[in-house]
Amino acid sequence: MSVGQANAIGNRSQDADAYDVVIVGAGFAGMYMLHRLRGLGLSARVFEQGSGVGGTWYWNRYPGARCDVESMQYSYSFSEELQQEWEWSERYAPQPEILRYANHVADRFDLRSDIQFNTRVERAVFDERARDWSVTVSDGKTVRAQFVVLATGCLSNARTPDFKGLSDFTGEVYHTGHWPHQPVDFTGKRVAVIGTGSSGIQSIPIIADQASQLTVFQRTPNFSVPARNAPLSPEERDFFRANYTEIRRKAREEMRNGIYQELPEKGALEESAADRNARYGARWDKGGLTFTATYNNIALDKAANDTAADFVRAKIAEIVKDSEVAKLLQPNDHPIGSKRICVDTDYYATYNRAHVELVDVRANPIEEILPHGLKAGGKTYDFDVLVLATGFDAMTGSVARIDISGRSGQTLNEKWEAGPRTYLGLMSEGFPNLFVITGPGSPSVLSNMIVSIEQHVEWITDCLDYMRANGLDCMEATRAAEDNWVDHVNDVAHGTLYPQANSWYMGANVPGKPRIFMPYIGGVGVYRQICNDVAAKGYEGFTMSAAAPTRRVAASS
Ligand code: NA7
Repeated sequence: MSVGQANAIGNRSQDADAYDVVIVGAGFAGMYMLHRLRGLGLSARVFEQGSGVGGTWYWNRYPGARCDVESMQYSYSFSEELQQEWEWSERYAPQPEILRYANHVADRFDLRSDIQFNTRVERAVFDERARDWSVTVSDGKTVRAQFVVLATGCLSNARTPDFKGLSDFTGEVYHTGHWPHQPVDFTGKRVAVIGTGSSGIQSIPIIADQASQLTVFQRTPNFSVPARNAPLSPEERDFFRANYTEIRRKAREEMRNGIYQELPEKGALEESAADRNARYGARWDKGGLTFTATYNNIALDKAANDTAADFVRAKIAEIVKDSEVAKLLQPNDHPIGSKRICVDTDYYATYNRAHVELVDVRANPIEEILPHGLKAGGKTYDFDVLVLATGFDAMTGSVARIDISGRSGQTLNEKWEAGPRTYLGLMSEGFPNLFVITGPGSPSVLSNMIVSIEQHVEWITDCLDYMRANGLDCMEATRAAEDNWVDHVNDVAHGTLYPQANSWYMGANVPGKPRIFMPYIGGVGVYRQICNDVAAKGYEGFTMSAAAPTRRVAASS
């Protein structure tokens, strides 16, 4: 057997601890990747640090955790049987139900036998001679893989700020992104929540229901719209089930964010103030993320954006009885939607409850955590339980925790020191045969994640199939294609209002993290077309090769 044949895709045997593909993470991306690789007949091993599947939905178990994309759309579309049989109970599925769904998928497609749980991938080193990766996991074992797929998720690396004295706190401490598997009972307890992003906004009303006292420490207020969550009626479910083919197609091809919805035909300033308020009012009453799609220029034109932001600020003033508290809750430092808008149930009204207090830690920064509370702006606050809703090292955090070395020993962290660089969000030059799913440079967090996950997994699957058919075994993004793509991602972002916010999209929530707008904002439909065109042109912008002596096969293909 020649070197080339030995290296051909599909020749790895798991018995020898060698796989065609190692997948990092068993969330929605990792599970589907495994399923598709099996369909190609390739050997694959998934390493997952948690004890179960579900990724983000495995870790984020805080009270009130729900997806902000409606459940009939936040679900896989690859299996007609699956989408017809699964019975979502509510408009926005709660976390336990999404986790049950993830487990159902793992069982239904018999995925668990190829997933090793409780195992972190610590290191991946590319061997230029063997043209494959050696992957070291937390149990000390090293396996070889021709390809590595990072299905590590965008919001799975919970971030705890470096608060002075945190380890001295004598009460219970929880992070929303790393919540215990057993429910936490706040009944009769004095609770503090630090952080008012989506996780804080979802959990605060529920914690307030139980706690005897709730103090919320807010640094920056966020825009939030009502979810209007409700049980799904059989008619609503049936509508989706009967029309899934067209709904999914539209979500993939025609929507910017991968969510099937009514598209606005006009800009906000094309209507009178009265008509605009009526239209915003209708979207507010309907609830959900599509509030920012009331007009087609809210993300583009500051004056248009202001009309939407003013509407929400007025709603906050209407709901919150204490005008000082309402003022504190009104966001004024970023355009609406330039940080992910939150979707809540009774968030603002919670501040009308007598036992709930809002503390502005922008004006009065947290100085230190004390054994029985914290000190901010010279004042001491006492509590029994501290909930950190302080977010994630988003998009790159989980990748950065793995020590990845590519060609010439360069590490991915070195290469991404000034910000992530990828071609199409899928690969980074210098790191052959390493794919990222929903990575920086792709629509990822600006979209319905499952739509983007399916698109990436299917593109990678087709790509591996193509390589195998053509006797190729090694693939890498070119520097030129990557540079062009990074410039394009940047240009598109700067044509919008998004970079004006200090958001986690920009890495602004992590001290020292480079400020680069990470996701691709051109829209999932446009992006999909670009990826398809690249593939149709023989994977333009990537080099593909075969180990000698089968190089002739590649050259003649
Ligand atoms: P986010 O949206 O990053 O929110 C984190 C919150 O924690 C935010 O309000 C931060 O204020 C606050 N924070 C972080 N560090 C501190 C310190 N040191 N002091 C005070 N306050 C702090 O994370 P989430 O988990 O809520 O949501 C992430 C995504 O998950 C969300 O967008 C949805 O897509 C789902 P800041 O704004 O930095 O002033």
